[in-house]
Amino acid sequence: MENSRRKFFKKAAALTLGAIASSEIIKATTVASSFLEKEILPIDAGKYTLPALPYAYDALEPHIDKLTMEIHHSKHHQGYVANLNKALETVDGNILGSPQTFENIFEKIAKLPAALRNNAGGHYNHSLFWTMISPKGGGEPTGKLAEAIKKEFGSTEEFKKQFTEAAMKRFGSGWAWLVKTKEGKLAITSTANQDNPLMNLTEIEVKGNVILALDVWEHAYYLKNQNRRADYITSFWNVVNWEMAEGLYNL
Ligand code: MN3
Repeated sequence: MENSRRKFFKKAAALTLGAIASSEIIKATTVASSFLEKEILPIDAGKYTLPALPYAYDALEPHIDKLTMEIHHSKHHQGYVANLNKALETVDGNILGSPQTFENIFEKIAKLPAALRNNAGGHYNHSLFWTMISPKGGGEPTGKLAEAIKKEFGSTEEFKKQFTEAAMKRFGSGWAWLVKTKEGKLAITSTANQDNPLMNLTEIEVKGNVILALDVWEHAYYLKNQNRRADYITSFWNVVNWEMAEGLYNL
């Protein structure tokens, strides 16, 4: 990626704010952006930590339930953080480079232990995902992102259909993504496990900066929806944070 991820998230706050008029949305987006910035900036004493969610566990009710959010964040995400720190202890710091950014880790991921691929991916992907959903979410995409979606997919409806298909077709555990490729085009893709479109791996078919992320691991929906992934995806559209997505698109 040509942009450093740190610059990417630092700019997110300012640029997202510039695109938005409603004060309530500004508040939600500011929280999400500073959450991301904290996440991506140099880590405390060499250890990653689990930041608090930018909203309460029950804030997405009735679409995504409190218990799912609580376990997903405080157990699953916490687990990735702990295992990422453990995995990093086994890696020579010189390999990762300085500063030790996710951008560097993902660039070199093919040469790093599988535990790093799973847990750096897990920590990064979840950190992004929490900002992709919001109590103020739902509705329609806005601004330049709305224009780009229309240009690439014909309509928001058609985009949602294709993104939903990608999320439904992911066999087992993984993620669905909307990315902006280095040519500046929007593309939908899906990855297995905790891989993501930033990883420098041959099996990552579409690479790019993340605009939208959806966790389709069963742990993201099983308590409420059991095997009904389609219902969970419908819930996602009800809380999707288009303002954040537009902010990321505008970077
Ligand atoms: Mn998850």
